[in-house]
Parts: sequence; C-alpha cells; structure tokens
Amino acid sequence: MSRPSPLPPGPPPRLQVEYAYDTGVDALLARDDVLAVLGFGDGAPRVGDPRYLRVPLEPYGAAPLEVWHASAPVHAGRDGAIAWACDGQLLFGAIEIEEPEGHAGEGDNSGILLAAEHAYRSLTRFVAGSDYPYMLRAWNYLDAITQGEGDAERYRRFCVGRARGLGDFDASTLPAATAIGRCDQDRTIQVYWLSARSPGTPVENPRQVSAYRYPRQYGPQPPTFARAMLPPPGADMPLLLSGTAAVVGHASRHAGELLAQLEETLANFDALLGAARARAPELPARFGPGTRLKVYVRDRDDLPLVAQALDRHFGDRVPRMLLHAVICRRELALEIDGVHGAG
Ligand code: 3EB
Repeated sequence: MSRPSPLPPGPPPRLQVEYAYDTGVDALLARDDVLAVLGFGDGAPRVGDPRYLRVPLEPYGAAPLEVWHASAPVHAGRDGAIAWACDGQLLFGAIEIEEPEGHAGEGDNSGILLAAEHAYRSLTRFVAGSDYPYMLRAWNYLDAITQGEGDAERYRRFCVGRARGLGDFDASTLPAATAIGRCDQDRTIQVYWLSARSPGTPVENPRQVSAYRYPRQYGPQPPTFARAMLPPPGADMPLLLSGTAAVVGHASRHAGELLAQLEETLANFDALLGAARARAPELPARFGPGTRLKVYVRDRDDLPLVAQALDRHFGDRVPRMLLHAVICRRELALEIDGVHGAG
C-alpha cells in the first residue's frame, strides 16, 4: 500500500492520448512517460501494473491499447482498492468494486447503488487528500446499465450512489464523464479518472440542458457531470469530451434511427466545441488528427453501419475506436466520447 509522494512544482501538465495498434502492453508500460494504458475487450491482456486497466467492452475490428502519455517520470502504486499513477501534475486512478447484495431499504438494484457510493466515497477521499485534488474526467463502466424499471433502473441507482459518494459537491466543478454499460454479466463497477494539481474549466453544451439539471423524469438524482473539461491553464492537453449522444435539451432524439442519432451527436459536438472555443480559441473547430474518439454502439449489428458512416463523415482524418457497449437510455443507440486538441 502506498500513496503518491509530494513532488516539487514542475512543468505544466502534459497529456497525449494514443491508440496503439502495434505495440504490446509490456513495451508501453516500460516507457516512463506512460500514465495509463487501457485494454478493451476479451482479448485485452491481463497485467498487474497499477497503470493498466482492462475494460471488458468488445472492440469492433482491430483492438488498440489506449495509452495516456504524460511527463516522465511517472510514479505508480496502490492504496487499498485504488490503483494510481502520477507525474507531478496529473493523476490517473482506477477503482473496481464488486456489487454487494442489496438491502431491502434501498429496494431493487441497491447493489449497484452501494458499489457506486463506495467507489465514489473512496476516490473522493483519495483525490481530496492527494496533490491532485481537482477532478477533470471520470469514466464509469457497469454491467446491465438499463436493467430495472423506473427509478429502480441500474443507471438511476448508480447516479444516486455516485452523488452520495461525492458527498457535498459543487455542480459547477463536476468533472467531464462517461457512464456506459458493459455486457459481461460481471457485477463489478469500474471507475477510472484523471485528476490534476490545478483545476480545469468545465464546459456546458448550449444545445443541451446541463445533466446536473435534468428534470425529475430521468430519475431522483440528476447525473453529476460536465459536458466537457478544458485543461488547466498552460497545460499541453486536449479538451476532455464527455459521453455525448443524441440528447437535445434533455430529451433523446431519433429513437430507432441510428444514423440520425449519429448526426445529432455530431451536431452536439459542434456546439460543444463552439462553447469550448469561446474560452480556448486555439482549439480546432472540427474534429481532426488531434482528436481521439471512442464510439460506443449498443447493438452489435449496428457496428459496421456506424463505422461506414464515420468513414463517410471523417474519412481517415479522425482516429477512433468502436466499442460494443450499452448506452444508459434505452432509446439511445450510440454515444461518443474522447479528447480533442490541435493535431
Ligand atoms: C446524456 O447526455 C447521456 O452519467 O456520467 C453521458 C455522459 C451520459 C456521462 C454520466 C451520462 C453520463 O445524458 C448519458
């Protein structure tokens, strides 16, 4: 068990996200600028390094490793259930919590609520007590995300547990996030995050109601995330894009129309980039070689259609991976997250 040791002030934070197709995980982890490596799907390696996390979402086509390059030297360790790695400016953390048996007071699906609460209480304490107290970005992966009815749906229970674990939070400083469903029947919630020594600037989307202000119809606890996060001033880092889908205002659009949902999602990104560029005019207005996208597609059979549509839209200008994953609203066929910087 260990904690990140205090480090003197250093150069500004640096983060570069690579999708690596040809380099093995051991070679990547041997580099001292590597803050994190994410492996997707059944074929992803199993490695004990705290900088490595295996995410059981099946990629479509060749399976890359996602590599976060930061500033060497990176230090890494474990503290209880938390794996961490840091470089003096940024911290990658990951926690995996098995869902406990629920208890009657919480009704159906309280196991996911309790696991989310536990994960978020642990990571919130850890981050607050570290030299990297500012949450920039969080990813949440849980099995069977839309199982259950009404307020007992697992995603809604997750939202309640996440908010309880966050404790007293200020909606204006919430991180960018993704919450996506796995299909592996492993009732273990995975949360990983990026936090920093200095705060980023959250960005909301002018086409969308802020998620933390969603009306009651979507559950008792609105989702606690910002639409995007601009990196700390002076950082050599991309804009961090939250999971984005065909949600306009607060409503899902184009139920049953896959490609219309894709177009709406891309329109949401155009608006989000516009809002981010008002504060960071150097960001490109369009996705390009400095963008990395993760495209989550609910139905396996839709994967080739989405891949073709993205090819038509972006050609090979925008690096991306497609993953078979379940979106947190049943009518949403796809969701996209990623990072966006100058190429
Ligand atoms: C949406 O716009 C789609 O609960 O952390 C996207 C990104 C979504 C993050 C989360 C949920 C989350 O509401 C869902």
